[in-house]
Amino acid sequence: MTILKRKLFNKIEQAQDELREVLDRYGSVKIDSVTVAQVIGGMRGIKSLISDISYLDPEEGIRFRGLSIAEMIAALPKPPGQKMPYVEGLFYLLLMNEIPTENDVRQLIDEFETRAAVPMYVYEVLRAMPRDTSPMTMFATAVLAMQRESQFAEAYARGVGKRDYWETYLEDTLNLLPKLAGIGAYIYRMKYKSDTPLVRQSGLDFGASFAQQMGIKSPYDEVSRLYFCLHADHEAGNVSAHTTLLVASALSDPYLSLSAGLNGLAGPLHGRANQEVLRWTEGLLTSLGCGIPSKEKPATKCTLDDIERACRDTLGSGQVIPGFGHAVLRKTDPRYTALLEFAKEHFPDYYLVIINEQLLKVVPRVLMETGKVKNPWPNVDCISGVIQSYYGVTEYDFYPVLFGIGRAFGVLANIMWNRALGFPLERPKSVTTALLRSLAENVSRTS
Ligand code: CMX
Repeated sequence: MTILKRKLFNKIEQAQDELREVLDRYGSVKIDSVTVAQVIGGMRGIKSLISDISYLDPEEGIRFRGLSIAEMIAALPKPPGQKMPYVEGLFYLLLMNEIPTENDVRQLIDEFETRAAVPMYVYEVLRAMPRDTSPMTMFATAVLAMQRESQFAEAYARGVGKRDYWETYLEDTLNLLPKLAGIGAYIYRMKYKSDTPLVRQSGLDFGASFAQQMGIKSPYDEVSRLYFCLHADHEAGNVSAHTTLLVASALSDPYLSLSAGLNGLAGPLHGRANQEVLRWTEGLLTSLGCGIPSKEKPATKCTLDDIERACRDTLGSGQVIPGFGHAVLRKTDPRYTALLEFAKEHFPDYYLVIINEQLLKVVPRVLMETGKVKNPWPNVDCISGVIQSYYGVTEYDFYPVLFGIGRAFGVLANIMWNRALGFPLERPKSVTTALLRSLAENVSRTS
């Protein structure tokens, strides 16, 4: 890690200079004025966070350190004969802002290997929880339980100076990430596979190691690489990233911060939407009398009219249609497109792929007709569970854990950089409704 750390230190010094220069030169320049609707409406569109890890363009979708999904997949090193990049390679890109060589990735895989063993007490904590606890609660708890390992917390207690925070944030990050595959797979096999956890084999990259510990054969290693890379980051304002960044701004260590972010990810409007999509789709098939196909019983096709009626019922009962819409994107999520392409290449006839395509013909139109939905197009969660389901991971409530494993790579790289750049405690100002009204009245009168 010494080479990586030295390189990172040089990059940090350059980035600090750049940020200082922007602040000195433009500190008093106004970018946007905030409207009352933005204050009331969940702060949509207010430019008030910086992240160089990734950027989400409303029309184009995510760019990781400037690379679109297709460019990222093409540029990063891959295991021999495979099409999906190493997750470690994506992490290197996010952290270092440069495309890693094969050798850089190999070193990171080796480094992860030395840090992948999950402490025994984490398993004991998980086993002590009632078995019907949600997997995401277990996952966030396991991360939180490891907080006692934090090198940052220890260094802070020793009186480490501000300039050096990033170093122990990096150490905590490098200790945390490799364990997430083992923890996620352990939760899965403990809960759903008759408590038969599998011992981690050495010498595997993150995606392959996760597949091995889940007990699922190839191409699930490729699925895992693609899945974790695509979910790693979606700029800084979404609930999981922002929560992680916010909590870390109080100098809570990476364990505390990531665990908090995972709790945000667990919400049905965010990372749990992947689980909701499958629950809702199967509910829809059952309610329409189409049933869930099995080997013995082939799918009965639902008509588009049936599906449309079911969508209207969902909206009519005050629920959202999961897997559609986005707070920033205004087009189909390119992460959805990448996953759909994978599904169509590997299992185009799977009933959930077919129903997914049927939904695409109906849902956007129905959502548009409400007159209020800003983006009626599918997001990543619309399809991600379909792929998991095909490879046998049919327990929907596990899907947010998969999202969480991927998301950890982006947010942990991000909080390391936030400490390196000395970003302060986040503390936006709230106002009372009465004050907001009077401020708005004053502005309206004077203009
Ligand atoms: N189904 C029904 N109504 C929807 C909708 C959907 N898929 N998407 C948006 N709306 C509604 C909103 O609930 C809101 O209604 P109210 O004015 O009555 O409150 C209105 O349309 C306007 O919303 P918006 O500005 O278009 O979208 P928001 O930024 O408020 O919300 C999101 C974005 C993702 C929460 C919303 O589209 C949604 O609930 N989608 C379904 C859940 C989902 O798939 N979440 C995953 C998103 C990706 C991720 O983070 O993982």
